[in-house]
Amino acid sequence: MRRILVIALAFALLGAACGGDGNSELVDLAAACEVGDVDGDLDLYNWSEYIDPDLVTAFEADFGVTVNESFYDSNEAMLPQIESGGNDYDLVVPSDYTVTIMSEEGLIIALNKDAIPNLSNLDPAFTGLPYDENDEYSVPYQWGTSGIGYSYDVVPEDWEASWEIIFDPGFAPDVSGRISLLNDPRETMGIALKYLGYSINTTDQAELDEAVELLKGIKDRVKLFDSDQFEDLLVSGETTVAHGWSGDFFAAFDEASDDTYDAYEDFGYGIPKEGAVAWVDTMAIPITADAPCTAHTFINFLLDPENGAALTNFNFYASPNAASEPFVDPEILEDETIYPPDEVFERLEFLADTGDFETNYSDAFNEVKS
Ligand code: N2P
Repeated sequence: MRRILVIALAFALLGAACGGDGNSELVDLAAACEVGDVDGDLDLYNWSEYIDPDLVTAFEADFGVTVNESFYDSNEAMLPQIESGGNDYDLVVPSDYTVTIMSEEGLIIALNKDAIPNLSNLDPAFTGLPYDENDEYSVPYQWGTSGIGYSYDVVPEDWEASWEIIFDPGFAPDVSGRISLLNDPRETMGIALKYLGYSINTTDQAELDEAVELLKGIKDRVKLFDSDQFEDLLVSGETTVAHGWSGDFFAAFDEASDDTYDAYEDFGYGIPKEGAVAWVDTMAIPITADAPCTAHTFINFLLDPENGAALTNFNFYASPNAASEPFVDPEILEDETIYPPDEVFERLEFLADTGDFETNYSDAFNEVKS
């Protein structure tokens, strides 16, 4: 129960979503969907390596449809695709602040909750969150943190993760040229803001300018900006420090391990002591959808207790599905970097929609990279 309070507090400063009406014809079609209905193949637009292929196969077999998957590596890459409308995506996986943006722009439709009875499996901590106050447009998919993956070659085993390793050229040993940062305007401007002691949601241009200068000043330490392969590059030794998403690191450590080698002895993931980004990724039906009933059925399918756990057991992100807990690998449930305890959670901050200031973040990040 404590977790409910802490998550509510972490979101407390964020503004509430207002919501537009989306495409009313599609809303009407969706309103007529019944539990388990399918009305065509599912075009799923998701973050890469985020769903167990066996779950996709099981859905196809159970419901007699094909799931066509396309991928993106940032909310900012996905948004223009939906805005342009030149596709038939039935389901997207926007993060918290992007749900606000998409609902306000009328890019996602109000869901037909009658077609998703498994909504009752959700942990109440993941309902009524500020990015979608009335749970009208989105259903939580997974949640996690953005921190630092590292090689134990450069830090001691008991190292308390700190953004210093990226921003302080005096950090020893020298990791210069072996660092990757997320190719993501809000995430990467966010860590510079955090390191400077500002909010990751600042709308103060002077603070953002300071973050730009900080990142430009350490750019020669950064090997690449990448949101797709940061975990593999760490494990293969191309980098020794990577800013990235919790589960992707663990999935890579797991994949690199076998009977004779334990990658967890060589690599770790930490949530920096200065604070970090936490996020909730969600499922939402964009106005490009032409199979809204299949999309509702897929959401309901993933909210099944065992399917929700299969998602977590595959991608190593925390599940918002309370009914899944008995089926999640105990090692994952007990890992405090996947399910952070309250005292760690208190240093986390969720990204919020900053309205017109979003462009300032994109411009700032482009300036850093140029
Ligand atoms: C999946 C990464 C998703 C986390 N590979 C970013 N919100």
